Amino acid sequence: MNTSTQQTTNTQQFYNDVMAGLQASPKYMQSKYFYDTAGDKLFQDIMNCEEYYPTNCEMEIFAEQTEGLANAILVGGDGFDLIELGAGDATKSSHLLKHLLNKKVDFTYLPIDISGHVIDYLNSTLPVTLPGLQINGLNGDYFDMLKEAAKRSNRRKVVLFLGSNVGNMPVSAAEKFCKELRNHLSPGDMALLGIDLKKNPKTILAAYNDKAGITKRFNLNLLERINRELNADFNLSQFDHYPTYDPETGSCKSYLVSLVDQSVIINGAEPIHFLKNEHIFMEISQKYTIEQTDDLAKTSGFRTDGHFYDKKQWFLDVVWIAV
Ligand code: AVJ
Repeated sequence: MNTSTQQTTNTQQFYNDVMAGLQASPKYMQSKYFYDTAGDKLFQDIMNCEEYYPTNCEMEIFAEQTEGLANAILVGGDGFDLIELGAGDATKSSHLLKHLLNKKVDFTYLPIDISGHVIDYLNSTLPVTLPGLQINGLNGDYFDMLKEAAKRSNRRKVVLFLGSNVGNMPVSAAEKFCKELRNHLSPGDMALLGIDLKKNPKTILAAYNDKAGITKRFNLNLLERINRELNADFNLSQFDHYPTYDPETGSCKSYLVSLVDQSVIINGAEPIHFLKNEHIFMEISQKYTIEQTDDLAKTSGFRTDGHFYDKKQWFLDVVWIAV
């Protein structure tokens, strides 16, 4: 597919998904659409804000327990493919890559990302910052690219899925995701997942309700993106951000609430009506107990081989072995 055809398909898909979500009751949006250029920047700002702890916690684990992590994935032996789902700028995994290179471990790094820009960036910068790194970035859908990786090499696979991205799914969908991940692997292959843990509810809520209002802007940016890319007329000042955390279920959820009775027209289609106080569900960031992550491993066909925590025990990186 050439770039402009791809763009048309993407815009059509974006439009279809937005319309399906806003014509549903209750209304919802898909959080994967947060990440346009402005959204990427806002997420960077979230990661740098005082209240948002997950990135710092996982960074601490990768920076200070590099050797432990490396040893955990090396028990399966030398000569493997290290695959990272949603690699982003690979800051955390770079600690691990550097350590493996210093130890002269034989491995290839295969970052997978839905953003072609991310893959181009990693393919060109990492071999410079990490001399000797064998890198083979794959641009596309996670599971399509996992298949592609399996086609290219039959070496042992270690899959990284960091940043609590698995939390962006409700528990049942996370289970389905981990089962599908397992189906793309062979016995003995490994997964290293970053998972945010249940903790003081106030700490969690604050991370999604920062005082500077960056998370609010991050959510409103999706309405702005719809205005921009789908020719819509959302009035951003007529929506407020409402984050919640339920300690019973561990579900942290974000909503946008319509402050007035209003209609929005998207690309000339039938107006979408919002009642005063009607909400749009925007995103889930699921939090787990340690036991729940062990259960998730078991039900999806893995056995837990290691737990790595930050000092506060707020975040957990698990090492799972496919059985
Ligand atoms: C990138 C999905 C891990 O859920 O914590 C941060 C996204 N949303 N603040 C998360 C997010 C609002 C983040 N993940």
